[in-house]
Amino acid sequence: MRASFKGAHVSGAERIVTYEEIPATFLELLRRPKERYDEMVITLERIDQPVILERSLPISLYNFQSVEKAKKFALQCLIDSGIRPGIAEKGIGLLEKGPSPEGGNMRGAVLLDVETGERLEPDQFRGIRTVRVDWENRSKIADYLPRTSLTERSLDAIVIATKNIYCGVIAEVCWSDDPYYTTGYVASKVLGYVRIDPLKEKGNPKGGRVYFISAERLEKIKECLEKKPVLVRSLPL
Ligand code: PML
Repeated sequence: MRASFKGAHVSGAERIVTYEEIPATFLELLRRPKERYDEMVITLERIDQPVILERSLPISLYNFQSVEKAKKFALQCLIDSGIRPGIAEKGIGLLEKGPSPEGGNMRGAVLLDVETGERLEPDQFRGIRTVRVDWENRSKIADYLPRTSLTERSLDAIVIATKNIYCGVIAEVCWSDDPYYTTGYVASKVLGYVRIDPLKEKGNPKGGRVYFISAERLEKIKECLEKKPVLVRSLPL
């Protein structure tokens, strides 16, 4: 589902469900945008048997007194995940200024070469989107939410990050372009899903995703992120 207002993106979500669950899922997606929209597109597509991942990445949460301290920690997480300091800084810098060439947000992610820091996504306005991924039983997972500090948005981000790492992304840094959602994360095989707050000041509309990858694996990773259906069975709680 994609909803927009005067051409600007407002809300987006994706679900992998059985045939029987389609009507209820349509309703859920119809009700999902919290803000005003004047256009919504819901696309329905049959997919092949998905890969099942038993568990998502392990999750940890760190709160900081200031954006500056939180960003420093995010940088260290990227470095601890094997990303060179200059290239990790470049990734964070792209999200700070707005990653698209005119300084706006992108619907998809930036792909950064871990060796050279070069951008590898074929279209720097669009980026690469991680799609065809969901929880195997989303409502069961959502039942855990009240017992944690996780949100619906975290659940989407955790499955996306889990698929990214499965597809060969070395590390990812992300924070939302929603001006009032300040929690972001660094994800990697080494550290799992590290939630970090606040990665930006309230009211700041800049955000997005940067994936750090090996250039020689570009085609394989792109194919996996955009095409391979993946379902995640459970949270490691
Ligand atoms: C979290 O709550 O764990 C962070 C979620 C970041 C969501 C980014 C987005 O808007 O997609």
